[in-house]
Amino acid sequence: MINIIKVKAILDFSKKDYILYNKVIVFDDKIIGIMDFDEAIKIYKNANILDYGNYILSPVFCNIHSHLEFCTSRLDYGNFTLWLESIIKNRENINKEILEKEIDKNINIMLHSGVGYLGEISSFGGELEILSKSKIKSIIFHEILGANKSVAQKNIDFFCDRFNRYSNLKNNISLHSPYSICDEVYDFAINYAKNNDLLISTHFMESIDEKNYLNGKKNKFSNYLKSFNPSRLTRNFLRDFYDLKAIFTHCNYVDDFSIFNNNHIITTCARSNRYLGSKKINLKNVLKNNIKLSLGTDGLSSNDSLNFFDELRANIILHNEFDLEKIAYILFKTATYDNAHLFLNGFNPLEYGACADFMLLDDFGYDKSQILIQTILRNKEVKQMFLDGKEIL
Ligand code: MCF
Ligand code: FE
Repeated sequence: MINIIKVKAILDFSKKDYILYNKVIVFDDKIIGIMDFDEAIKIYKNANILDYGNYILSPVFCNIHSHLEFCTSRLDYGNFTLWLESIIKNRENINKEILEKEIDKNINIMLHSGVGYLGEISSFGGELEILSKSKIKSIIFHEILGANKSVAQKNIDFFCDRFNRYSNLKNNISLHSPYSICDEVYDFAINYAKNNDLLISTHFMESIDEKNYLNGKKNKFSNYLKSFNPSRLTRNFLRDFYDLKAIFTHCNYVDDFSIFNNNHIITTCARSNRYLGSKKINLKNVLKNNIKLSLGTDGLSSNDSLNFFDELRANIILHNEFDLEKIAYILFKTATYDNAHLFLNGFNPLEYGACADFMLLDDFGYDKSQILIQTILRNKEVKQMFLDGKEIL
């Protein structure tokens, strides 16, 4: 069935002039084209016409970093070491039934706030079945960690056991962080990513405690990690990432972004960083170095909601080094356009042949220069979302 959707405006970030007026989108499960209504009905005479004439159409949001398995955790905030101690203490006593209900509820919260694409860090595999049945399109980063040589093989086996359990998911890998791994785990993860052509996600330079620890300083963090008897990494953490497609989450304590290259994406999780006591990422330096950027909520383990509009608003407030119009543009384009190809088999959103994935947003009657600002500031939920050409809300 071919559809023609009429809307007030289309946000198409492939164009410098990204707000299109008086255009419709023609689609089935894929995008067929963006054109004038008169042209569309001439070519597609029997098309189904959808009238969303009062709404703005945009590609869906991509939340590239979440931890749904920690939805029920209520942890200590304000200081990274304090938080880490609390998450490790709480890891064991998670009630499976309550957790699954919360995961379901939070996927819904994400979908209703416009998240069609999700990058999920999976620590134990507790969310996989739900995601394999969900309408949200996800990439799974199966996590591996292990600070001590003696646990490496056991953790590798556990990882392998989870990795292929759901073949309909986009299975990829997460190497947790520089402070929670040893050489054996590092080599395994790097080789696994290389040999299977995977995306690899990692937490990097999140806190000042991590940075000081990696520089050999003794602090509360190093003292806490001692209890795991870590076999310190002898490789420079970035050494083997050079030609891997990699996502580095946080990077708050990176000063020189030229250590990254074109294969790399940086994710920022604004609220999580604030809540765990870290400084914000240096966005101006990220952009100056032309490093690809993405946005994540992190989990409820370090956030207060997975509503993506809440996350965008927090970013707007935190990144007061930009004027409002500029940061709204950066955030909106980053969240809807720049990383969508990861979920669209290389297509860009709204282009011919891409999956017909988009959302409809309330229009508050503002003119061009205000649309992105007001859309971020005034929305709590989207009006509707289409994935593969179908209404899903
Ligand atoms: O991104 C935040 C903070 N940094 C690191 N890890 C996590 C975050 N939220 C959840 N985690 C998980 C992580 O995936 O906490 C566990 C891992 O399973 C910590 S164990 C060192
Ligand atoms: Fe995280």
